[in-house]
Amino acid sequence: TDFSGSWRMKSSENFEELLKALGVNVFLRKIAVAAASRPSVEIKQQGETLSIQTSTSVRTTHVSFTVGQIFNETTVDGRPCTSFPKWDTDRKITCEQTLLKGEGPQTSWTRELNDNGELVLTMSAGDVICTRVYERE
Ligand code: RET
Ligand code: NA
Repeated sequence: TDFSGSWRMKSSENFEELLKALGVNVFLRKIAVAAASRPSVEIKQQGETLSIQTSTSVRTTHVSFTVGQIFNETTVDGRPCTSFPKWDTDRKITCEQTLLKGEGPQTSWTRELNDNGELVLTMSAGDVICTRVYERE
């Protein structure tokens, strides 16, 4: 599986509900939702090591990790966490997150290359699941 490439989002479900579940207030939520409607995602993969840059007008994140190894990132609402990415299938990575400080719903993400060559990202907080589908640029 090679996730490498430049990806353009074609659909997004439940992103605002996800932020709500994380306790982001309505004012910041509206700003985040507007910005996150036009993300640009760049992935570089070498073997089991991925580097993912997700850019929006108000927030850009960059993570680099090796599947099977714990790394540091932030939750989608910006709280520092440790993350443990694992292969779920040979085309899907599932990553459980643990907050460094404080309380909050259990969060995780998955990234999968589907049969249509699309990248499917899910982000969860408690029982709320946001699904975002990307196609190659
Ligand atoms: C926070 C809360 C504080 C104010 C703003 C936010 C913006 C978040 C954004 C997230 C985008 C995420 C994407 C994820 C994966 O595809 C941190 C929620 C403005 C814009 C694109
Ligand atoms: Na996204």
